[in-house]
Amino acid sequence: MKTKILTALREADDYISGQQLCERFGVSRTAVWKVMKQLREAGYQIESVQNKGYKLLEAPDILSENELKSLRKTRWAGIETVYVPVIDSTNSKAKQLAEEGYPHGTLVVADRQEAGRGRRGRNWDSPSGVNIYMTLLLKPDIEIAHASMLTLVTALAVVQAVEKQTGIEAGIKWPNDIVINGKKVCGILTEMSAQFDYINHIVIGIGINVHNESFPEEISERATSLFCETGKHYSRAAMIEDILEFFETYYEIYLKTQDLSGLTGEYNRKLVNCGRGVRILDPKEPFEGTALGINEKGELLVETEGEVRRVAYGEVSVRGIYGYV
Ligand code: BT5
Repeated sequence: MKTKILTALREADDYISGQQLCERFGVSRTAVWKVMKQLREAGYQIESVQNKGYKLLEAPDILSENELKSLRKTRWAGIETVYVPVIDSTNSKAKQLAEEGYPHGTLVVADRQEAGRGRRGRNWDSPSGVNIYMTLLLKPDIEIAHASMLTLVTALAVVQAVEKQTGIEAGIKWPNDIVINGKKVCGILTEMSAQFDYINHIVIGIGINVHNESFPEEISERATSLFCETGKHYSRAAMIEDILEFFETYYEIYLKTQDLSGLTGEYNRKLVNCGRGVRILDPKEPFEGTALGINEKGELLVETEGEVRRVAYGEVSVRGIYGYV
């Protein structure tokens, strides 16, 4: 009921009367009044005017199932939304839910992670109350070889959502970082469970630094948050909703060809590596060159000594954006 009433308040252009809410949801005036009280206690500013009704003036930056669901406009992304205040890792939770039979499009959101993960066992700093930790569960009918491209599809969705919310320019550092002014504001971790020729599920984890003002020493030079860059506060729930909406759009383009043919132009426009020097940390054969952009497989094209080499996702690290290390 809380979600329904919150959604109705959000959708109303003006005041919505208690009577209307009672009739629409088949509940008593007291029930409506109780929900308003609970919402106010949770931090929502709701005005009530006699003979007019209720109006939502301001929503707090809280993450809850009610808040997330009341903003939902997507068709399938976030079809099930699971919010957990504290969790080891939203990717781990999403994998567990996948095993339990949760559907394609399930979203897991946490306020804090105790063991947030980056790629290859690296750590993702995940303090409470300030950031976004979300994972989208997919059960797609695609070939295994095409799955890693979903990280790039997601990066595009996050960049667009960040730009829409903040109004400032963000870029992608291939393959999985979102950067603003040369610093990392978001990382994406895609993990897959598969048989030889069949994908059980894919989980796409997204961590975005929204409001944190400081970082652990080891990442303070390279990390930033939306607040650090703009001095403004944002609704994390609204940002999550925008990411889901953009993801749906890009995912459908991706599905048509099961590759990035329809997205390379847009991705390359957002790619901060483009035209810049990169160092490819291939364990067998590190090399340096100039990044030209990605191809339809999501490989980074790097010009070096007169030839163009293709760097596959997962094989290497790319340096050059945060300075050569
Ligand atoms: C990533 O790995 O960038 C993927 C991060 C994915 C995090 C999300 S949060 C929701 C979901 N659940 C999870 O458990 N994970 C996902 P990688 O490219 O390996 O970068 C990791 C490196 O980024 C670390 O070694 C640090 O140097 C740096 N780092 C750690 N925490 C950071 C933060 N909050 N902001 C910026 N940089 C950070």
